[in-house]
Amino acid sequence: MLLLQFSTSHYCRKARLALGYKGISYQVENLTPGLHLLKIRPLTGGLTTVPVLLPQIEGQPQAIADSTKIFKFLESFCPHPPLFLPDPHLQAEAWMLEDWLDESIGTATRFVYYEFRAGPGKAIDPSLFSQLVIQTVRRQYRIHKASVELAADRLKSAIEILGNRWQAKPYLVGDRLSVADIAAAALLSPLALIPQYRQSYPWLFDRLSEIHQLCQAPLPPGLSAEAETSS
Ligand SMILES: N[C@@H](CCC(=O)N[C@@H](CS)C(=O)NCC(=O)O)C(=O)O
Repeated sequence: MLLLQFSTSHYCRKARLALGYKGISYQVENLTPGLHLLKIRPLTGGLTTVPVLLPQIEGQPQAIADSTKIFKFLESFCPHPPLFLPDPHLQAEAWMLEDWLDESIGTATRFVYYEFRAGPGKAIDPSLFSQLVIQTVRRQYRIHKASVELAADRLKSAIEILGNRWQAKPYLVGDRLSVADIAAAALLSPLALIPQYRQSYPWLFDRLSEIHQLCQAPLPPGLSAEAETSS
């Protein structure tokens, strides 16, 4: 299988965690933001976002776009170990959390993270190229003071909600890893580089590390010694 990705995208991390959990071997192709459109639009019928998974297996779809669809494909292609919970009510709850994390919290993380990288976090990679990418992302997603404040508030409540579950039990829903745990671990991972979050929520980053280990995936920047730097 081939995963088309941006190496630093937290949504692509989400797909990699699921592939790792399933123990599926795959390769990645790192695309350049902007130029990625030329490659993925023809494969996805117009979607412009990564991750996109190419199974490269006869009888399987050519391309699966969107991390949630990738979860569904992987579960049907390789049911063990299961990512879906056996109780349909609990699985519905896991999907509800996964959708909230995808649509609201992953975006809030992006806003707070790029605000940090353009300010106190500039030193992580002060190169002109990195700063240009950061400014382009900020323009594309309209990241500015007011939108960052809203995102930070949203993250605060989200971390409280997740903490109520993760601090009481190892998993967000049910008694084993689900789509909700993987989505949260990936989509909050960029916060590991922001000292304020590391200091305020040490338990959160312990949990993120444990989930990465369950998924046999390298830890995100900030939690590992490696020098990967953005989201
Ligand atoms: N809901 C999508 C979101 C993916 C997403 O936002 N990807 C960003 C990178 S983090 C992207 O590809 N942006 C490029 C674009 O919008 O053209 C998913 O879960 O796959």
